[in-house]
Amino acid sequence: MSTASTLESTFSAETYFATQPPPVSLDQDILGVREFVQRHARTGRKVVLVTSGGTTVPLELNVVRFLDNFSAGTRGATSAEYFLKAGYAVIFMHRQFSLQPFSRHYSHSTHPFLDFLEVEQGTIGTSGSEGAYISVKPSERTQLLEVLAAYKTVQKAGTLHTLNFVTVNDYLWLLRAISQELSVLGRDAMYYLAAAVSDFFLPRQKLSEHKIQSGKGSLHIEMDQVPKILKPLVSDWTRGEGFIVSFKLETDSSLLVPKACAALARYGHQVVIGNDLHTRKHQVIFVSPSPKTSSSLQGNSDEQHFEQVWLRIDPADKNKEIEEDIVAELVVRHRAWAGLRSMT
Ligand code: PAZ
Repeated sequence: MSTASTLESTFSAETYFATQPPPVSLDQDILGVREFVQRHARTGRKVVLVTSGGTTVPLELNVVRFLDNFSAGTRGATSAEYFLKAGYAVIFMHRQFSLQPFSRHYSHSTHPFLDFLEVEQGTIGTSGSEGAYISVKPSERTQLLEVLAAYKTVQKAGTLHTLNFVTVNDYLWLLRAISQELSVLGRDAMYYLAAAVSDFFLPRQKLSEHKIQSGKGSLHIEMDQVPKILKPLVSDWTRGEGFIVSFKLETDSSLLVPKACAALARYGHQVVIGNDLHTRKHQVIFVSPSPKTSSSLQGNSDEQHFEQVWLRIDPADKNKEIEEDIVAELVVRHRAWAGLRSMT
C-alpha cells in the first residue's frame, strides 16, 4: 500500500506535522525570530505576531498551478503599523509580495511611486554643477515625510521583523515555530491572526510530480482538510498564556457571530474579530467571552456567554483606517490580560 493511500483525509495537527515536510528555510527563519524575541524580552517590550495575506495550495510538486486567496494583506500591514506606533515590537509574517507596513502606502497598483516623482533641471546639491535631479511632487511631500519618518524610526529601534510564506504548508510550519519561540514572553505576547488561510490542501504524498496534463476531460481534485491549529496554538504552542486574536471572514454576515462564538467555545482563546468580505474596511465585530461568564466555556457556544462589540468607521472618511481602532481596542484588552499575570 502506498504512503498516499494510508494518509488520513482529516489531519490532526500532529499527523500533519509528522507527514508534511517543513519549508527549507525554517531553521534559518527561526534563528532570526529567536534573536528578535530575546532582544525585546530583555527590554520588557510587548511583542505581537501579525499574520497577513493569503496562502496558496500547490496542485503539483513542480508547481505550475495553485489555488489562491483574495487577500492583499491590507489588514495585516496596516495593523502592524498601528501596533508599532503603540510601542509593540512586531513579527510580521506575510504572504510573499503582499502589502507590507510603510511601503503599503506606495503600492504599485494604487499609488505607484514613479508617479509622484518629478525630474527637475538645476544645481545638484552642494556640488554647484548643473543637471537633472529628482524631486517629490509638492502634493505628496507631507505624507511621504510622515511615512518615511515612521519607517526610519522603526528601523533604528529594530522593532519590526519580517518573514514570508507562500503556501499553506509554509504558513503552518512557520506559525507553529514562531509561536513556540514567542511563548517565552507568556502574557506579554499577542497573536494577531489576520492571514486568510486555506481550509483545504493537497498533502505532499498526493501531489502529481509534474504539471497536470490536459486532454483527459475535466479535472477532479479531492482536497484534504487543513488541521484546526487554533487548539494546539492556544494550549500547547503558546502554553495557554498568549493573548490570541483570530479573524473570521464570511460573505453571509449572519454567520459571523455564531461562528465566532463556536470558535471561542472550541479553542478557548481571547477574541475573534468577525468581518464581512464587502464591509470589512469599515466595520468589524469583536466577539469575546463575557466577563460575567465565570465558568469555562469549553464546548458551550451559547451566544449569551459572549460579549459582542461592533467597531465602525465612516466609509466616506478616506483619512481614517479601521485598523487604528482595532489596534487601540486590542492594546487595552491585552494590557488587562497581561496585568492578570500575578493572579494566575
Ligand atoms: O488582506 P485584506 O485586508 O484584503 O483582508 C483581510 C482579511 C479579510 C483576510 C482578514 O480580515 C480576515 O478576516 N482574515 C481571516 C480570514 C479567515 O480565514 O476567515
